Amino acid sequence: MPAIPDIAVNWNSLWEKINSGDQHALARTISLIENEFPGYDEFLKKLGNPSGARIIGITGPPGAGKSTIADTLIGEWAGIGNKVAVICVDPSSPFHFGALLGDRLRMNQWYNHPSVFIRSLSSRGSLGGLNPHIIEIADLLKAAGYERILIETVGVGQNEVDIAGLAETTVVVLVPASGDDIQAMKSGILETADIFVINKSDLPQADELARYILTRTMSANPNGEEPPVIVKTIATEKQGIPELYVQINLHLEKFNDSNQKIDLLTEKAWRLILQKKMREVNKTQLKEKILKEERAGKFNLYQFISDI
Ligand SMILES: Nc1nc2c(ncn2[C@@H]2O[C@H](COP(=O)(O)OP(=O)(O)O)[C@@H](O)[C@H]2O)c(=O)[nH]1
Ligand SMILES: [Mg+2]
Repeated sequence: MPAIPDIAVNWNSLWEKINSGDQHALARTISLIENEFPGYDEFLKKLGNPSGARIIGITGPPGAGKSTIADTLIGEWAGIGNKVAVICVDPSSPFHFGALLGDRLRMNQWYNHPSVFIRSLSSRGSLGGLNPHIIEIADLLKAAGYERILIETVGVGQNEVDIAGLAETTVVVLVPASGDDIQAMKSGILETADIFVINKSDLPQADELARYILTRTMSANPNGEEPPVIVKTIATEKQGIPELYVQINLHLEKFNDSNQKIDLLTEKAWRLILQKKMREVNKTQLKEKILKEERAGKFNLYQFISDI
């Protein structure tokens, strides 16, 4: 995370710059939000919420081809004049430059495009696998005029479910060789995926994986809602990408007139409240207090948490 000079921030002038398309000002504002710089919550209250902006989540195991797919989707959207933002959330690692370099390589052609904004965020310190401020950052991007916001996360456990609570459309990317991954996958992800992509369909067993996904999702949903949408792609050759693009748009349209919108807002409010409440709880301080009470021979877990 870049160091932020300890000076007063002129939020109004930052906002003016963002509005004039200044991506440095946007990046700086994201850092200020990540660091909870004084005034950031007042700033967020003043942001508009343009109705045309949509959030799409793309998740799946490392190496499945998420960034390659993101690269092609940017092309589809930028091609029709949309402003596109891509946020890559890296797994909780103090070193997230590796992923950043990989993403840069994959989405290289877009880094200097005036209507495309790409940024990697770390997922450190979050309750789930997302960046703790991803909700606010996505809303900032919306307010800044980005019409399609793609959030790439590494899905290897819980994260996919988290992204589904934020994105209007969740795309889960799997590869034929990831059979073990999908067997290990919690059924939550099967329910929350709006679209499955079987990428690297040039590899054998793509059809088997498709059948497997179908069987598992259908058995998890015996009352027979619509079967999941499954799209086969070879992202490196842009094969299947036009169909994926169509399916994403179809899903976004369906979303527009459904109750899901309220569910999503509820989910966001719940998470932000949780985060605010947890802010005062510091694990190091907890440990110190516990140690002190334990040494004094008067520690009681339930008394302790009710005092907190
Ligand atoms: N054979 C094949 N390789 C692919 C395909 N899509 C992506 N790759 C390669 O898989 C590797 C990982 O891709 P990347 O997009 O970085 O995956 P991510 O970790 O999910 O973002 C890269 O070397 C890509 O070139 C595909 O459809 N077929
Ligand atoms: Mg990637």
